[in-house]
Amino acid sequence: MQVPKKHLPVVGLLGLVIIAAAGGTVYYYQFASPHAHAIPAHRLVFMTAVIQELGGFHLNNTAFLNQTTLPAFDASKGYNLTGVKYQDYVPTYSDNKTINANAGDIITFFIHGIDGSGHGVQQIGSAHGFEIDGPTVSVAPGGVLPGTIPFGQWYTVTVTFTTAGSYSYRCNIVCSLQHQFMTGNIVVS
Ligand SMILES: [Cu+2]
Repeated sequence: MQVPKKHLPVVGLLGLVIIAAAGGTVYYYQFASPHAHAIPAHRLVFMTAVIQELGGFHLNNTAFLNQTTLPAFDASKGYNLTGVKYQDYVPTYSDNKTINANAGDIITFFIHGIDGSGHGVQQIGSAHGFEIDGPTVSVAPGGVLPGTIPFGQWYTVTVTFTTAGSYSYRCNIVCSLQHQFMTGNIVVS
């Protein structure tokens, strides 16, 4: 059984106030931390899934969730960030497939299944799949993993990565002749 690691609180990163007294006047300076997200971080990863012949999985956007409630989600409409506190960040890897995180981080995936028909390539079936392989994969309640992403629909799952290591995600539903190459990596430091 996996024993959850305890993470020491990071002191001093959330805000620094310098009080300077000069000539009888007190000046307050406040600096916003560039890492204003909670530690460990809750990352939002927005992806599309299309058959490998048209690019496979593609990372479209990444953000830190700065609140405890997840964005509203609808399988036919996707996510809704209206009123949600989040902070965009640029992924460490620029291949549009590799996701980075730190041990203890939570990642919520939002994946749009794209219908690749009509592009002159052979698409098989009616859905993509989503599976994560790696040292420890802990799925939040309500999530299903491996998951099914019907073409034209959205899928979401929230996963905690308690253990550092090399993870991979892949489509586990045969969707095209190059289906086996529809993969990406998650590097947890
Ligand atoms: Cu597939």
